[in-house]
Amino acid sequence: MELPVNDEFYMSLALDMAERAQGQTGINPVVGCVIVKDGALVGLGTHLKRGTAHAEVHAVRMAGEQAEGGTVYVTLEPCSHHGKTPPCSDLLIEAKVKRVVVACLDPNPVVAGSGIKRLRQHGIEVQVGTLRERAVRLNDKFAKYITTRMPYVTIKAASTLDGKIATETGDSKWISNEEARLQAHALRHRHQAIMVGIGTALADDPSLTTRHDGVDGLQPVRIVVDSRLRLTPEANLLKVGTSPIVILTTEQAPVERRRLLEELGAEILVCGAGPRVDLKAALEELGRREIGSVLVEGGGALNGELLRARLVDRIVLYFAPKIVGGKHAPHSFDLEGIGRMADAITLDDLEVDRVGDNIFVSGKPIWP
Ligand code: AOF
Ligand code: ZN
Repeated sequence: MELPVNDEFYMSLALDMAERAQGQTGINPVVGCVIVKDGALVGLGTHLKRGTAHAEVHAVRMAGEQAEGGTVYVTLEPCSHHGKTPPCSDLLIEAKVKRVVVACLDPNPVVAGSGIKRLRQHGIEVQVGTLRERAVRLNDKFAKYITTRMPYVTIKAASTLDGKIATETGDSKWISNEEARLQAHALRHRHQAIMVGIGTALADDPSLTTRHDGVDGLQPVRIVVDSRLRLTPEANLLKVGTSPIVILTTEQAPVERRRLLEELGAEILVCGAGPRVDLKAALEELGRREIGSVLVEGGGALNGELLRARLVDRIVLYFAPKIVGGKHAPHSFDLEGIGRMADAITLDDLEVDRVGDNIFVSGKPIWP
């Protein structure tokens, strides 16, 4: 099948480039840019890292004089402000491009349409909305953070068909298949932090590093929610991996324990007087530290508390075709039951897929 050459053709290339940079731009969006002149690609650019050149800058540099009279495809509205770099809309005006095709507006309140306005004021033809849905989805984490300063929270869980994340004796290796487990590492790659509860940290002794199939992975900050500092000094977390470790705790945690874990390299953040960690305050603090996205990998208690507090933006579930039963076997979400089905938390914007014999379900939680 030959792909027709049109605006979508070039925008999808720009989106592909942006997609591959997910996870490496920190609190900045991922952005791709393509410049076309007289039917030929003349410039390509991707924003690679916060503080470095925006996508348009790379593409305009590559195109050189060929940018004049050309068409620019950019996955996010060109910026209009002086941040860590000068405004891209000015750059495109100076380069004398003829037309700019934009996939979606920049949700950053300091841009939000002003980049496009600026281009139009200078006589550049601007078209907005080509492959918009894909572009918006691509920067959902950025949009959440830039508008609320709170990290985007994804809960990921792998369970049996009856919602169990281990058997009654605590055995959990393995529930999901290898392909699903690799996908989970790809999810880690795309978040700035991974969070687990102390129950999971003690039961599974995870290292919380990102491992891919033959290539290196980005290593997010590792966070443990541990209200009484029960994490053992022998934990794999403290021995394996290179990324920082943050332990969220309360004022009730023993001081000597705190000193011990700090000596082992962990940073301790006190969030509330206890007995439980104040998760909203914790996420606010992580936001202040410019952590714009958190992948929560359990277990049920932490997942339940986050859901109850309405702090979750996306839920990603892998179901293995297994049934294990057991009243006391742990499940993905510890929540108090409800009386009426109409009061259930539901998932919107559903994505369903098959991963070999596992079933992938992802959605945005909606509270009654
Ligand atoms: C673009 N193209 O490639 C990116 C944009 O601190 P700065 O200078 O990097 O600016 C960051 C803001 O710029 C970010 O919040 C978002 O609004 C926009 N990002 N804009 O035109 C790009 N990365
Ligand atoms: Zn810019």
